[in-house]
Amino acid sequence: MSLAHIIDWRLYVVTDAGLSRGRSHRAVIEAAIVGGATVVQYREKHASTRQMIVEAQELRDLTRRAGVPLIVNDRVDVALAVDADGVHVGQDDMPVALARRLIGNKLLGVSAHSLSEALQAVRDGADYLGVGPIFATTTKPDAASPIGLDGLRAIRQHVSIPIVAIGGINQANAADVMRAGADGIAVVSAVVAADDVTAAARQLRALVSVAQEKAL
Ligand code: TZP
Ligand code: MG
Repeated sequence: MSLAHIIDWRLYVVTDAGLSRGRSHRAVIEAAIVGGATVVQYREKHASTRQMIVEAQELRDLTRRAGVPLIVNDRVDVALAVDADGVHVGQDDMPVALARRLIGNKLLGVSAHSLSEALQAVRDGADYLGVGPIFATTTKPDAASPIGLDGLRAIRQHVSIPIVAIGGINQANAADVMRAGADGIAVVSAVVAADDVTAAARQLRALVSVAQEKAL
């Protein structure tokens, strides 16, 4: 069993500067952690490397104080520079086996939107999967077509590493996603774009926790 199996994946909150309504990543993530975020991913598509290091370090400081794992999207170098807990790569990012060589035993997450991608990621050494998009979303313009709850179930049946489901997940469908076999929900807009980030996180955390307890 890897470290990934002892992590609480229930509410995985992903940053997005464009959706944060002028609030800093630090402010949004502090509020999300108060509401019960269990994992944080620093995802930044537009900043310079220098700015990314500054922001990731701020998140590193506060996630460490809170005891919440920090994962950096796409960028192995930034993850190593701030001693994040892990890296998350997509199908067009650094190959999984190569990322593994560079990060040692840090957590390695891989995006998969089909069973074949999921199985390949497991073979290549992923610790957990980000599966999606489950539902339609405007947050990631280049996202593949939604795989739905059936797509998630199909992957769950064949994969034993932790799965966080992503894409269009909110208060209305979070429980369904958990019942389809996810270990957690990964959300961007439902938390970072909320009026009250803490309240949104708290509500999602309660929904996923209840759904998970019922499933056990
Ligand atoms: N990968 C697949 S869908 C997605 C990412 C990063 C965006 C999810 O954003 P939201 O706002 O939770 O739908
Ligand atoms: Mg990526």
